[in-house]
Amino acid sequence: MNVFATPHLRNVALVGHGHAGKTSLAAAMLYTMGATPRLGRVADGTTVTDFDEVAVAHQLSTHLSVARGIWRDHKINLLDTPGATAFILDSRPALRVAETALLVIDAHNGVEIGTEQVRQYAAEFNLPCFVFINKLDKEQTDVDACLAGLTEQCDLRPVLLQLPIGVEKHFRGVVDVLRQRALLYQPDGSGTFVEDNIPTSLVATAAKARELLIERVAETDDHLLEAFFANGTLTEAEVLAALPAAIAGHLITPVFIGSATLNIGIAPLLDALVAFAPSPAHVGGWLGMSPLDPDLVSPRHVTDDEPFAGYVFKTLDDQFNRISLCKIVSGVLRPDTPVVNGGRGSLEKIAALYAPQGKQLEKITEAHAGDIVALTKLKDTHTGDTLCDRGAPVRFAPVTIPEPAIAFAIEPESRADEDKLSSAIGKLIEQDVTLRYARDPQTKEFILSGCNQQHIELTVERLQKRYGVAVTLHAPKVAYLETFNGRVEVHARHKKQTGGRGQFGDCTCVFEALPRGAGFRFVDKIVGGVIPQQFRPAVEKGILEAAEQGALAGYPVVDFQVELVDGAYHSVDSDELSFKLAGRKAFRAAMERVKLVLLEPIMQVEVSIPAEAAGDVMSDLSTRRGRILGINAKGNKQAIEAHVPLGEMLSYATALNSLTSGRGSYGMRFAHYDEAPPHVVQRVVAEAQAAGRVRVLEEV
Ligand SMILES: Nc1nc2c(ncn2[C@@H]2O[C@H](COP(=O)(O)OP(=O)(O)OP(=O)(O)O)[C@@H](O)[C@H]2O)c(=O)[nH]1
Ligand SMILES: [Mg+2]
Repeated sequence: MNVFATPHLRNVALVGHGHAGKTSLAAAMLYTMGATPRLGRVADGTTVTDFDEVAVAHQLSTHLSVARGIWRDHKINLLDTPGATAFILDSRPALRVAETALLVIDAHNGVEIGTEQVRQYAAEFNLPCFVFINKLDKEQTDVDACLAGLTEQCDLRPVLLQLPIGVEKHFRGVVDVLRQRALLYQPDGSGTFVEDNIPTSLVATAAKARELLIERVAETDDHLLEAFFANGTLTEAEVLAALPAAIAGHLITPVFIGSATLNIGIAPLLDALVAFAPSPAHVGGWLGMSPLDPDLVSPRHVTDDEPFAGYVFKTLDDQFNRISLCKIVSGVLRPDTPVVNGGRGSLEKIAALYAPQGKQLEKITEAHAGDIVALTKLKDTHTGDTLCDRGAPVRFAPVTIPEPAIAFAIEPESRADEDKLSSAIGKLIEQDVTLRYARDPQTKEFILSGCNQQHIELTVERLQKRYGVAVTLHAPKVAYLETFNGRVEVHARHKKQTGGRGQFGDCTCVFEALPRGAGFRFVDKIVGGVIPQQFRPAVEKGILEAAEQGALAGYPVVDFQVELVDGAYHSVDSDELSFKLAGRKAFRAAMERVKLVLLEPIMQVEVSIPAEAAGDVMSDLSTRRGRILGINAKGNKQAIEAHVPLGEMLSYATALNSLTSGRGSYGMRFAHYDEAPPHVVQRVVAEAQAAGRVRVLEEV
């Protein structure tokens, strides 16, 4: 039980905009598979995947969570992910380890900003998508608008495999388009249905949908297209046989419909995942790096025949145990498998392995390539690490997470809280890799950075609820960055003579601005040995350390290149420290001679509002220095898309509420950094000066 071979596994990440019904759908799927005795409900806090105390209190998922059930002799691992802007980044690791993205869409709202975002992530990890259009029981649903959104905004090729029977409160089942049968459900949430003829009113629509499905399948393959032209159609068997490859090849995105809370349309979705979704073996392999030489890459194939390697994609903490969720990329894992951490080199002991069911762990004897397991009590293994057989070490690149967009100062409420703060935050960061924590040595403030205000507020709530640490939040700080324009060559020398051995480091560097988002580049252009090889990285280190604190307002300096072109050394006095200090000096000298620039984070914002509020909302956005990108009608609402500086969006929730009498909603995500206008620069510089802030953040 619970041990399945690779072809009998399906790893499915439920992703989508906040509130679309992912957790409810996971609950309905688990109940339908018989994995829970009752249908879990978000409103009652009884779902398997929203177990966290903060998630239950706010009725939204705050981190990814894994549960599984068995369906037609296959084990389906469901990765439920958060959709709220504050937590949506946690869908990235889920998509990294899944082979299928199940996009969940609210039939009333259609494709939303979060849908587009997770769709992009799925594309980044090259995952095929299934779509579940949820909440068909709600008022004013529009399946066609959802399909148009999937095509236009998500660049998918959606094809309906089902049609709804009845609308709004009369929604009672689905048409199986291929088989041309109606599945009529009991309205009691039991998931019980009977098969019947298609209701007369839907016969023509259903026949057309079938034709379209067949046509779209035929277009995916030359042989099928020939058969289609020869016979005017394809057989049901031909379509069924062709769908897995068409889906895996991203040529078709199958669309299912239903209602998670009414438990309608779930069994056919599970059937389709077993029949059409790729097994982990289909992916082939993951690129693994040699732990000793990152340039040496070789694939690890998803098969039991290779040595064990697994990727730890999430760490959870249930107060007693640290739980590491691990995707087995290759090999078989058993409790006695001798394991090493591929990146850190530390030996780990697998005392036991478990199949995760939300927060419950069930012991299993072994797990095969492609499966997802929970491990406890790992000593030195963190999110993003690789575990592997000691005889065949390997390391997989961790999932990238963008830098936090917002920073708050947090103040412990008492001395006792201060004592517990660091260790509690350490545990939170272990579980949520999008958080950052640092101490500003100048102001002595504890700085907690994250995706947005809600992210920080709920983190603080968890700090209190789970770890008993009370803190007060202070005004949010926007994570500005600094850069400069132009190019400058500087010479810097660090020299100290204090009797005995001195210090000597000398370098000439060319500093040059790079395009936005390019980061930092160091180019070693030393010819001959004017600076010996072993000291050159020290120059880079010194520059990077100095760049942590820009000369304008103390924010980190980014997007520039340094060419190390010349230098000098002393055979006795030169050491690493001397060259590091020379590098620092060079950086400071360069900053005195270039034009400094402040960069502010710009957010991609989507505001959804009733049409009559559009004028007010748009003029408000332009006073916030927003650039409107587009306006689209979405059902009875207008969706405004805009780029707005984060610094102008800090109190937006309140403003939008009053502009729309509470009927507007918005989502935003980081888009890019842009040059801040002079009045913002003035304000930020004045604030930095007033705070006496030298913004070197020591990691604590
Ligand atoms: N009417 C109706 N409501 C639903 C349906 N599915 C979910 N809901 C409700 O929609 C709300 C959000 O559902 P969740 O399952 O928490 O949505 P989610 O996508 O997991 O949300 P996040 O985790 O915040 O991204 C809850 O109040 C659910 O009861 C449905 O099919 N019909
Ligand atoms: Mg959820």
